[in-house]
Amino acid sequence: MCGIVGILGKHEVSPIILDALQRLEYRGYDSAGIATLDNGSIQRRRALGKLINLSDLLVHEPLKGKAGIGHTRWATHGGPSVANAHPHQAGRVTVVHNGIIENFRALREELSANGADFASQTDTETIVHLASSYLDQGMSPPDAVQATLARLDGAFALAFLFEGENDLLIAARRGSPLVIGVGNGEMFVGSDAIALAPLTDQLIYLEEGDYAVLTRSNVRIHDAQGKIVSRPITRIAVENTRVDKSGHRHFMAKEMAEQPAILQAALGFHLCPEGRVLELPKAVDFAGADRVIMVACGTAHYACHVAKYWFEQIAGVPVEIDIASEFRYRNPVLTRNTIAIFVSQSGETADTLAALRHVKEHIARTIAVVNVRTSSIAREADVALPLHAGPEIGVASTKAFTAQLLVLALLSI
Ligand code: HGA
Repeated sequence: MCGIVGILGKHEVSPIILDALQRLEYRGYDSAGIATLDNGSIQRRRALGKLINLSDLLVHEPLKGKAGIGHTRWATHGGPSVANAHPHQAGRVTVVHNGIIENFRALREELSANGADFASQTDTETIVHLASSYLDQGMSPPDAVQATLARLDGAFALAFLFEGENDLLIAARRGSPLVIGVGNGEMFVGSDAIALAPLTDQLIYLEEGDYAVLTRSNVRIHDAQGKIVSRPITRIAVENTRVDKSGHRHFMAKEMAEQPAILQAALGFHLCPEGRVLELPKAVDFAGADRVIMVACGTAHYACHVAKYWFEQIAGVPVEIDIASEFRYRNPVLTRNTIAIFVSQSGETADTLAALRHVKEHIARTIAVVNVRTSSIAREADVALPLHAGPEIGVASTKAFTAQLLVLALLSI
């Protein structure tokens, strides 16, 4: 994961971006960077290691400007280094990226053959060179972004700034999470609602393939075909975005201590008020199901292995478990009598989401067991069962894992 943020603001943005990056640091911490636009020109600061190093650098070399983008990195292509840290820049274009551009090698060869000079080993840098080449052909920034996105295979959440454009930020997503925050004369983009929590509670969730052209006063969203579309504004509850250590030494300790309260809250949500009857959404109907498939990655995959015992012993339903990254490549046999359960803390796990999309046409019902209710997996499954665990910042899952077990136990009962 990486964390991205972008702001078209009214005030100096670099401290605000730094603050938002702090809330995203759980998504990556091998390097970090910020670029701002000041009087039409872009300046960057990037530092290796944790965010504190970028913060120190900014004390000595501050950044001016009321528009900017920031990034906290978990390297996938090109090791951790200042040169590989985001934002990346070419010509008039600067970008931050979360995801992987799978065809970057072919794009890099093509762009290099046309004279592009690469300064990093990242897949991301191909994006800025592509967009810059389209600007050089006379396209406007939104057209250049649309043309660029059409050339990319893989996953991305992106925020673009353009030199000479003080009131323009373009954001795009395919396969990685991205949310737009609507402010009062300000616009924000971030990897999650937590990043934007103190800035605005009005959020727009982009759909798969969307890109958004933002000014301080306007949001224009296009779908993957370039058609202008409307996406609803969601008001987010503050308690779902509060992130602090509450006196604990680190988030993992805090999240372990939260487990009893979380399990109680989840039971309260899923049981009827008298506490004796399960109140699952009506759409969860196992009648006629001849088997259950559970698909997940990492810790959530372990939760499925525990839940398999419960489904087989309590519900008498045969269960198959798949690691999401393998699932769609083995051509699983799917029938209308199969129910598939997708388990993910974030609800954005790329392989789990891809597996969900793969099965949707073929099976009876898809159920998401997720912590983030606004996530892609929650939105795309037929039924979403929330964990009620609150934000999990610790990289090793604790409370989300026990909450997954609780919800799966309730479902098997
Ligand atoms: N591929 C980019 C972005 C990294 C990322 O999103 N990690 O999860 C890079 O390596 O910089």
